[in-house]
Amino acid sequence: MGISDFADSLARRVEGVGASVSEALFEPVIRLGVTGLSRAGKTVFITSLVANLLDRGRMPALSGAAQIRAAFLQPQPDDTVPRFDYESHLAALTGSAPHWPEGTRAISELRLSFRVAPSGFLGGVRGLRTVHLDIVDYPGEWLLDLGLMDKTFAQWSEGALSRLASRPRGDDYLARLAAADLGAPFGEPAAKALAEPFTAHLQAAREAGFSDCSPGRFLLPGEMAGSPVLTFAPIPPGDYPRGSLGREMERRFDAYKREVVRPFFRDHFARIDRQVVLVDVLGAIHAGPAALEDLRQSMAGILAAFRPGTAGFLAGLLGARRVEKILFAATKADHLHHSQHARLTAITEALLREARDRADFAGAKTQAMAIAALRATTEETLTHDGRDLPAVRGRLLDGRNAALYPGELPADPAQLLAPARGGAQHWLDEDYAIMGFAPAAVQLRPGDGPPHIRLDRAAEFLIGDKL
Ligand SMILES: Nc1nc2c(ncn2[C@@H]2O[C@H](COP(=O)(O)OP(=O)(O)OP(=O)(O)O)[C@@H](O)[C@H]2O)c(=O)[nH]1
Ligand SMILES: [Mg+2]
Repeated sequence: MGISDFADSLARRVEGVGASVSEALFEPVIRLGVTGLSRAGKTVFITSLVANLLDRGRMPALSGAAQIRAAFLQPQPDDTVPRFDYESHLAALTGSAPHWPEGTRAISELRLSFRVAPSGFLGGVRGLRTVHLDIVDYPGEWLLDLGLMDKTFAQWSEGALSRLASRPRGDDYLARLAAADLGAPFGEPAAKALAEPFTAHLQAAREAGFSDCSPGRFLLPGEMAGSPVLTFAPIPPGDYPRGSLGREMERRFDAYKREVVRPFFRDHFARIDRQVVLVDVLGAIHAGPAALEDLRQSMAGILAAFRPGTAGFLAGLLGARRVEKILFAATKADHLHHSQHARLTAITEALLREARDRADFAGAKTQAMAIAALRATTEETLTHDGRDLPAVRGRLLDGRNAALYPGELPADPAQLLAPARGGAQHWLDEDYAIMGFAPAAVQLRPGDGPPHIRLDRAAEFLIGDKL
């Protein structure tokens, strides 16, 4: 543990004492982290979860639901973290012209509080308890940055440069790099001339379906856009003189680790009790074998954050604290007829298996599930060439109505994962389709939240024991 790790963990422990005494005596707080790569479905998940916890008519699998006497939103405890804009997102999803919410650029937080009646024999004697659920939405890309912490600039550069040639717009960057004089005295325009095409390449790779596009803040810079800490790029190894462009690139990489990555893990990640990792498995299958393999590797990278043994710096930050439960949820399962959901779950489990086998997540309970936070489709059987095809129907983004048969997922996940790992260019047997369905217009009955698939089971796993 380095000196600053030690100081961090000491500060945390001192801070933690005050919080845990008052919480244990009075009102327990569950901090639920919600993460996933860009477009995985975090915003929709949180919005629908909160709406369905406020109105619990569609949450039969949440065992504590009967004990909840009241649920309400409260001001969050962290004054400097943006509030999750629940009301706007809910209005987008369930208003008169339902549409998906905008992409999110940064971390946000929301506090939901419950008044809970004790169950069982003592129920009549004791009064109501209050339980707070603090939900934190943060980009999975930020977790991937953990992989940078134990790398030197030279090691990181080597890995990043080796991926460039085979990825979108990598050539642009390599051409700029070839033209740059890395030994020349540093100047900001020269740094920008490299950082910009490198960032453009990361963005293009992300759009093409690649998941491993770190440094994560290059894609989601927020208020750090244009700052020196985000203006660097990978370069070949060399002995660059003091004050040179090459040397400054290395200095900025170190500043990124120190000023960006470390504070996120210290201030946010280290305080999480329960975690849901949303994964757009169907989207990756649709995008092809390379995207699925890349998703598998990125998931392994993300999960490394939950195995503190792997990163010394994180162990120092966390102390004895651990995430207690981790749910891996394949999202958007409403693209599939329910007869295929078990196969989607099996593929999700297989994706995570390697990471899971390597360590037990330090005692955290884990589970994989296929869910739809907001169900946009209904089921239907199509007949094609005399064959019955289990399909779904929904409203497309352009307003038309369409039925989709997405292709049959294999019963054995290896039929997808093995060719993906082997570098296949296309799926052999099937094409897997998805469609851009819009949220369905729904009339909610009083007491009901928005329609979903297995969101109640997800909630039961994550917080059921605390209600
Ligand atoms: N059919 C269906 N589509 C969904 C569902 N959840 C998310 N989507 C789709 O996935 C897109 C991304 O969802 P978001 O919740 O905005 O994803 P996010 O992870 O917050 O994305 P960023 O904020 O950009 O990182 C949406 O615009 C929808 O098109 C779902 O339950 N069903
Ligand atoms: Mg979002």
